[in-house]
Amino acid sequence: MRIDKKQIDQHNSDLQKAHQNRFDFAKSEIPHAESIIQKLIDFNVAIPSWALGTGGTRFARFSGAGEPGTLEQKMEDVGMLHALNNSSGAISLHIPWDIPSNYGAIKNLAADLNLKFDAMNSNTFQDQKGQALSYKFGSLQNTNKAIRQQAIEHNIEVIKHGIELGSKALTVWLSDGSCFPGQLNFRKAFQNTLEGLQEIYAALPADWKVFVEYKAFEPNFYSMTVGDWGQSLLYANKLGPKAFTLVDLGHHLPNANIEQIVALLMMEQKLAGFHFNDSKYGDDDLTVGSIKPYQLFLIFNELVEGMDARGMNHATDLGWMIDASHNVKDPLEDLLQSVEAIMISYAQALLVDRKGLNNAQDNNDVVAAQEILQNTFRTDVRAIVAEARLRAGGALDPIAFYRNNKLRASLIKERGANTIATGL
Ligand SMILES: [Mn+2]
Repeated sequence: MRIDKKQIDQHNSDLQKAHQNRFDFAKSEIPHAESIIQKLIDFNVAIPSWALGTGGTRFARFSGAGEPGTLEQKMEDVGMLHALNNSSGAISLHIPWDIPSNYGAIKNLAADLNLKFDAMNSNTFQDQKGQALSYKFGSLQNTNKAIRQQAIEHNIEVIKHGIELGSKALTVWLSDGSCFPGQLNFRKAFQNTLEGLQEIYAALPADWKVFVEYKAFEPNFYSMTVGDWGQSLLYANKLGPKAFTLVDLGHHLPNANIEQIVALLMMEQKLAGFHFNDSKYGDDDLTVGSIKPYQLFLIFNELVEGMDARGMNHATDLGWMIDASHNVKDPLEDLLQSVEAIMISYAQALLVDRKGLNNAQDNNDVVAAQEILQNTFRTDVRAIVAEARLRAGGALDPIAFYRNNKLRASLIKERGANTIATGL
């Protein structure tokens, strides 16, 4: 389903007057608003193909309706988000859930929807139908060489699909680990995993990257073989210059200082990018910014500071992606909220008085440092973010547009009420 540009224009003209008042006030408070707007227009966050359907917990999954049942429909959903917010211009595919039957047709559809292919994701955390060997006791760490080989070959197949589509990165998240003391020899598990990653690394084209994603616990609860940023960084350093550490916000132990992790990974030039989500307890995969918006701002504050210190391009030098699950919301509304939260935090980070903060830090003026960060966090930048969307051809209020134009009802009409997104 496509959105008629005329409908967006109508929506924007209905909201224009109220928006202009808010934008004029924001501009009076934020002197360099124009430079922030251009950065916001350039900034895009990739949408994972598995976030377009209703997720579930280990207890139940309550299906939504009108979910995308094919890769083409998933792309159309992301295309719709991008048409509304102009900030979701990439999709991240998961193999084997999204194996294209016709690369050319899929690439044409992507071009038509103005979408790029973000990092490709492999899957060795579950057994597929007809798979020869089981990953019950791990994939790349497995004590059985034939199982390790099967996992290596799967990752190389994922790279091949990505090459066909024009992707430039492979994300490897391993569920490998152990549930009980004594189950695993930690050193051997690490070395097996490293050897497997080395073979996968060798299959990367010259202009590709591999992102090594870590996670503290789940599905294994005693040890994870890529359990934290230290372990991921060990692998990335041993692999070489095309390997980086991927930070998923929900993959830390409670209260971890993620902004410090980010700052140090950037210092080492080993930060791959992000899987954005939010959490109260663990890998909750909740809407970005819904629980800890101040933490999200502090992370972006470090990102902007670190990227500027290295002269990096904010929009393209790191991988930006959402990795969330939606159990009680319409997935598309949830994703619009997530992207909005990211844009707000990014805009606020661009607004930080960097010179003032550096002075406060140099002079150990703790109060001034806190004042600078919290004054910025409490500045309302929503009209700036909306103005960026407006200028790029998006909707002033994407969720209102989605609801007023009954887009979910149209999707249900088109796809039916009982569709289930593949892979979920
Ligand atoms: Mn993730």
